[in-house]
Amino acid sequence: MTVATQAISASECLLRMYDEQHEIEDYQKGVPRWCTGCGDNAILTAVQRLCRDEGLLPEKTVFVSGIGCSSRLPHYMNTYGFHGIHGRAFPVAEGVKLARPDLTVFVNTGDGDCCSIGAAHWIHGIRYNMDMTVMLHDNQIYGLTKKQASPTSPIGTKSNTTPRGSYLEALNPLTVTLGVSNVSFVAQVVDWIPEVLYQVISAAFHHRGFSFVRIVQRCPEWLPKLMDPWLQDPQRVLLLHHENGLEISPALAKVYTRMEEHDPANMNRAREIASSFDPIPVGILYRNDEVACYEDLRHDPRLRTTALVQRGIEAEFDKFTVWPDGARPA
Ligand SMILES: Cc1ncc(C[n+]2csc(CCOP(=O)(O)OP(=O)(O)O)c2C)c(N)n1
Ligand code: SF4
Ligand SMILES: [Mg+2]
Repeated sequence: MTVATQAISASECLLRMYDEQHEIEDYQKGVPRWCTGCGDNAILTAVQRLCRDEGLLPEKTVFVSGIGCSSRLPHYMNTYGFHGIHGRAFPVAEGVKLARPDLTVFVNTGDGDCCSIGAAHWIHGIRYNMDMTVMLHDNQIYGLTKKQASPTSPIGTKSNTTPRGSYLEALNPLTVTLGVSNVSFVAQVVDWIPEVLYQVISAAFHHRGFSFVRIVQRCPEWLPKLMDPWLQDPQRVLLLHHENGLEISPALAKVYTRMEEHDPANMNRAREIASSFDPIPVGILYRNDEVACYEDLRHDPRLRTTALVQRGIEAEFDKFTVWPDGARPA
């Protein structure tokens, strides 16, 4: 048996290598309009690093968002992107993934976008468990519309809609996500520890399914001091580590000495840990690699034979066919 090999010139080989090798600049686009010190900048940097390290093809990568400061992220990625409608990032991302399972899909959503107007889509997104990396930029306020209380605002938050302080206990996005059937990946991270931010987003990316990462993101414009107590005292951060979770570097362990070994397969402990905000748990709370993805269930090869696809396309064309009198098929 002879094996056919295709000779290519040295220059063509170099060009191909150049095409396949991406630098961080290849993923950057425009100048972010976020305020100085906004945690969204740290998230963008982590995401661009991840794309570079994973060698993601820009033409095969899509960032989907709703509306909000956080939802501007797709504008700064030199990939495909969809800056959608407020609260509707999930259905758009699900449509993309269902039609094109070969694409890598990221979702960037805010606490208002996801937990308020988009809450129904969020719940069903978890249940459908489609393969996408979801980043909840949780600054605990509506940022873009200039300081209204959101569902995750701590009780007593003074805002333009709650001038005397908000009345309700905050909704906890981690315990909510952990409570939905088919949940497969839940993690929490803070914007001011870049090493962990990167590691957690990377773990979420590598998990196949709906990987939900709540990122505690600072909004220095509207809640400038909110996270200061946690920022200034490393003892108020609880690092979760495990062989199936985060690896803690010696440098990190020197600063953040409060740690817990947590097996992400342990749902009961994950729920307990998720209930705390002080100390704030950081790391992977839960992961289950066995939950089926909706796109796999729908793309059963028995339902997508060439003959069936061809019949479907012909039926679509037939809708627009102008038939001579009496020739229209029954
Ligand atoms: C249907 C609809 N309702 C309301 C708005 C106004 N609106 C735009 S962004 C936003 C809240 C954004 O808050 P969040 O999702 O937390 O994002 P952030 O700006 O904090 O990143 C609201 C209420 C809108 N654009 N569309
Ligand atoms: S208002 Fe807040 S969330 Fe929006 S860009 Fe400024 S700091 Fe960031
Ligand atoms: Mg917000």
